[in-house]
Amino acid sequence: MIKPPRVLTIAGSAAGGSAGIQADLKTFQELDIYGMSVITAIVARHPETDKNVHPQSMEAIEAQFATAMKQVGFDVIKTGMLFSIEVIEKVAELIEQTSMTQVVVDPVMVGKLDSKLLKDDAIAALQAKLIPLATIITPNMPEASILLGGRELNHVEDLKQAAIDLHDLGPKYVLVKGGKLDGPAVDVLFDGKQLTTFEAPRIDTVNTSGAGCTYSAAIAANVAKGKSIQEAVLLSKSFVTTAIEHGFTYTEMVGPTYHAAERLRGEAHPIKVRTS
Ligand code: PXL
Repeated sequence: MIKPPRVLTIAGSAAGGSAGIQADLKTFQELDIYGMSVITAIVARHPETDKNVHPQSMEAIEAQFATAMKQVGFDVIKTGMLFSIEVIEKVAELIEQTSMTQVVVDPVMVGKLDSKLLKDDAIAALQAKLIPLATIITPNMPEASILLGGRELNHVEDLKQAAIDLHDLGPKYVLVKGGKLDGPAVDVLFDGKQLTTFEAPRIDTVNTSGAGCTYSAAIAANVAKGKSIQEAVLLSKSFVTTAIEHGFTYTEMVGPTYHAAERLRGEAHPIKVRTS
C-alpha cells in the first residue's frame, strides 16, 4: 500500500482557483502529497457589495482541524491567509496541541487581486504567536517590510538583512522572496548562521496569481517528503518558476500560474544557488 506524505493547509479559499487553498491542493497533488484543508475564510467578491472576505467561524475552523487530524493525521502544516487575531491565536493553539514540529508559515497579507487578507491589527499576533512556531516563514518583500515595522527593502542586500532580523522572531528558517526586485528573482534563506540565495531569471508575465501560495505549498510538500529545508526551497523555487513561466489567463484578469507545468515539461527549472 502506497501512503503519500500528508500536508494540511490552513488558509483561505480563493474562489477563482488560482491562490489560497485551491493553489495549495493543486500543488500538493502535483508533488504526490495527500492534501487536506482548513478553510479560514472564503475570498469572493459579493456582486452587489464591496465585501470580498467571508470569514469562517472559530467553530468551523476547529472542527475542520479536528476532522483532518482524526481521519488522517498530518506530517506538515502550512498556513496561508488567516485574516484576524482570533484566527491566528486559534491556529497557534491548535498547532501547539499537536506534536507537529514542521510548520510552514506564509505570512499572507494582500492578494494580487487587491483583497486584504490580513487585518492591520493582526500583524502583532502573527509576530508573537505564530511565527515563533514556524520551521520556516516565507514573506515576500512587502510582507517582510511590514513585519519589520515598515523598513524599505529594495536590493538583495536589504533582503539578506531582513532575513537575519526576521529570524529574531523565532522561526528556524526565514525565506525572503525577491519577486519585486529589479532584475532576477532572488530569494534569500537564513538558517540562523548562513545565508543562501536562490536565483531564477525574471519572467515577463502578469499571470502570477497564487505564486506565493504555490511556492510555500511546494516547500511544505517537499519537507513532508523528508527533504532538508535547503533542498525543499531549491526544488520549490524551481517548481514555482516553471509554473510562472507557463502562467496563463482565461479572461482580462490576472491569471494563475500553471501548476502542472513542471510535470508536463518533465524537467526542473535551473536555479542558481549561492551560500555566504
Ligand atoms: O495570493 C495570496 C492569496 C492567498 N490566499 C487567498 C487569496 C489570495 C489572493 O487572492 O485569495 C485565499
